[in-house]
Amino acid sequence: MALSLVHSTLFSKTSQLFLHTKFGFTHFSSSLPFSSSALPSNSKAWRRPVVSVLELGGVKIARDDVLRDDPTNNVPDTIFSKLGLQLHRRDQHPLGILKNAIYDYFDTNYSNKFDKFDDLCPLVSVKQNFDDVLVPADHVSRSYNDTYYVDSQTVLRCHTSAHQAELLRKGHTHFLVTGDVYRRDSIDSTHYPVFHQMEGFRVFSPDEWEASGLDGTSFAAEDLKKCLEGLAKHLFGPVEMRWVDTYFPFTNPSFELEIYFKEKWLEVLGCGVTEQEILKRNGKLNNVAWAFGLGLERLAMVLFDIPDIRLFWSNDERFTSQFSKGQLGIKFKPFSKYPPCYKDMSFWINESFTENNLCEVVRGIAGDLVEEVRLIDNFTNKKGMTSHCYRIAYRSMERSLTDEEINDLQMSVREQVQSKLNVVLR
Ligand code: FA5
Ligand code: MG
Repeated sequence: MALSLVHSTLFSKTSQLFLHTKFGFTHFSSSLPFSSSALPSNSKAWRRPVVSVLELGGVKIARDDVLRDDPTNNVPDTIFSKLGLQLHRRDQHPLGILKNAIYDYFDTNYSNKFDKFDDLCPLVSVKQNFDDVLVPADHVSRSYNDTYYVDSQTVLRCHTSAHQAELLRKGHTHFLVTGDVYRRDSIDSTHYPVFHQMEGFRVFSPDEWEASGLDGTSFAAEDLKKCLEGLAKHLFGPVEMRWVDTYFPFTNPSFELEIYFKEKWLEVLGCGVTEQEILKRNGKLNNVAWAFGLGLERLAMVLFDIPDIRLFWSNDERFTSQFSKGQLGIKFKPFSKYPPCYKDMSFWINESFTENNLCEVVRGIAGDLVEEVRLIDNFTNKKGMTSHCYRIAYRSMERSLTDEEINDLQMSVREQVQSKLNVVLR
């Protein structure tokens, strides 16, 4: 029953559910294959903005390139519509304000030593996203269930770590990479399929740790924790936080930082001491390094008291007008007190059923009107058939929804869940 509540983020998952075939390297030209044929495909409830050419990190992507069909493509329209919006580059947006505040911290404490990137193209090769950071061939994060594939060799980056190797190879030793990242994921107030991360990376040379009497790894781990605790203090002042040991394929040891928010521990970042292999492959033979990847929405929710991750995408002036450039201390005043409306739905699942696929169907129909999809009942009968009951919460951040509107949404959800996921409604 608690299945959907137990949630570890993508890279700390160790279970290996998926076997991928071979990967190679895809070179990007200005003409990218990019199809919007989705797994839950033809829901047109959502309106595509009229764009002829998108510019992503200096890469021009024409509409014609984008609308190519590829059987491995699982990018839906709702995701395509978010490409190129770059909320983190808007100085008046909470994510932009937060990014700039983190920049200030690093500029001040490391005398401008960190090189900053916030416009790298989110379309990356499978090699960049996974191979370069040692993600094993059978790691769950590579699955079509967890990652958006443009084609078999190209993904929408699911973390900013995808840029570590190329920046190291270019000679950068201190850098911050901010960008939009994309994941097929569950639906609730702290998870959204597009969110923003900032990657931090710092390389040390032997003279830096030798004087300390510590070995390189311990030195880097200590420095990393000090740096991030300092950052948390810079952003929040006194706040309750704790370190949790975890696993990432690209760091060892690895940690997560959690902050106490609304009576729960909220995971805000993952980090660790970089695997030697990554440094070695990219020309850093006698060094150690640390890296972190922080979730900007998660930090901004705590910082500005933003209760729901969907709000970051709102164009409602009652949201946008509350924030201004450089203003970190502002607390968001909710303008929507509209109650959620709950709809339950039970069905017999099949072997290929996944919660991420269900969430994609629901989002394809209801867009940002869906607040949460939660498994509330789960049992297997004597014949071995498994039933799931999901509770869908509908709520607009901006207006009240009519019964009729919600019933229509729920009816479409029921139809498409049946036809696209091949489950049997009860
Ligand atoms: C990673 O993505 C690692 N690349 C982080 C890292 C970098 C570790 C460098 C070590 C070294 P993870 O999957 O845990 O790890 O995601 C990092 C952060 O992104 C999380 O702590 C969380 O704050 C945020 N996050 C993850 N999934 C979502 C989501 N669906 N919506 C919003 N924020 C999310
Ligand atoms: Mg995590």
